[in-house]
Amino acid sequence: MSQPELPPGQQLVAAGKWPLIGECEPRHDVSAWVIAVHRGPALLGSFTLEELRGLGVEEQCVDIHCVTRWSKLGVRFEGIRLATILRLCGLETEDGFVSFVARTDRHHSTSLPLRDALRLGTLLAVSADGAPLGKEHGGPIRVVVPGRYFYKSLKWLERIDLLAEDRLGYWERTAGYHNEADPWLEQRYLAGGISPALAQQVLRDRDLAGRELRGLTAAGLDLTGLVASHSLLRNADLRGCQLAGASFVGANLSNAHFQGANLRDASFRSADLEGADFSGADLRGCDLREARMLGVSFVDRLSGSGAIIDAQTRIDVDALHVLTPDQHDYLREALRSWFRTPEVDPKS
Ligand SMILES: Nc1nc2c(c(=O)[nH]1)N[C@H]1C(S)=C(S)[C@@H](COP(=O)(O)O)O[C@H]1N2
Ligand SMILES: [Mo]
Repeated sequence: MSQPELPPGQQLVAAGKWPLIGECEPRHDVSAWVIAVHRGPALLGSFTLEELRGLGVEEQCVDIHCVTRWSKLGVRFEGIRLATILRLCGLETEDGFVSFVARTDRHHSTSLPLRDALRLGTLLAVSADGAPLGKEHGGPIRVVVPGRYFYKSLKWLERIDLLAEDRLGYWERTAGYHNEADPWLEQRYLAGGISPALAQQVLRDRDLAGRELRGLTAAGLDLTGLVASHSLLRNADLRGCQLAGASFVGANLSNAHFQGANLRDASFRSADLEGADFSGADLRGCDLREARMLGVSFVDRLSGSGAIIDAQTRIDVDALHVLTPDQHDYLREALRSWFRTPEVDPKS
């Protein structure tokens, strides 16, 4: 079987799996679900779910690419085109921006240039692969923006705002996610928000505890014994670093790069490791218990460079089902070599 083409740095989830990311449910609200379209203060239109479905649904096959490096190809979404709704609202221009707002407690939102949203064929989806959208995946209605990282596909849509100026979405504002989000250009994150001077100082002191240093670049440095517990180090570049005995307890290391790092006896307990890369890192004696492992890499299949594991590496085998099959197999093999009986399946 030939490999399906994936954007750079993405890996396929196991067949039939669909990870759950971000908010898990809509706001508790007994009022009818109405989707309102606003331009500035003006209400251009509003639609109940029945009215929307009455407009007729179209099917579109969409490849899902999550910024935390998992992809799920060929999901058949059914829904109503954004273009259809905006036409009914009498909108004639493609200028400006569209912001989608969710029916959730934090009024989660995300935005796109309106022209891009229309050109990409944005869908307000009500079903996936032949079944109504599950509540956890944004049912009864979610946005699906083909050709963008999945954080542009808002779950539980209740409001569409047409804006002259862009308004950054929730993840774009709080997590530094790239506002353009093209997976083929790997637009995952904006550059880190810290000054080189501050980076120098905290690295010299080896104390990053509780700090926000998103996008930190520190490749190749000797940071033995670094204290980085509860820090925010999304997308940090720590490739090839000396990090023996470092503490990353409770840290957010989503998409961080640890390729080839020395992480002997380091602790990642309860850290968020979504999309982090440990290919070729030395994980002997390392503690990875209670960490979030979705999309974590331990082996680079191209170079064959794999993480080093030993009997003292602490890892919740139950949590490994969230890895992609490739990564799961590698880790299972690496762990198996430390079990007394080779037929023991660490999964069970
Ligand atoms: N309302 C809402 N929509 C959201 C999010 C969220 O937290 N809240 N997370 C986004 C992110 S980061 C992703 S990857 C997808 C995940 O959708 P899924 O849980 O159906 O896989 O939803 C996107 N839409
Ligand atoms: Mo995401």
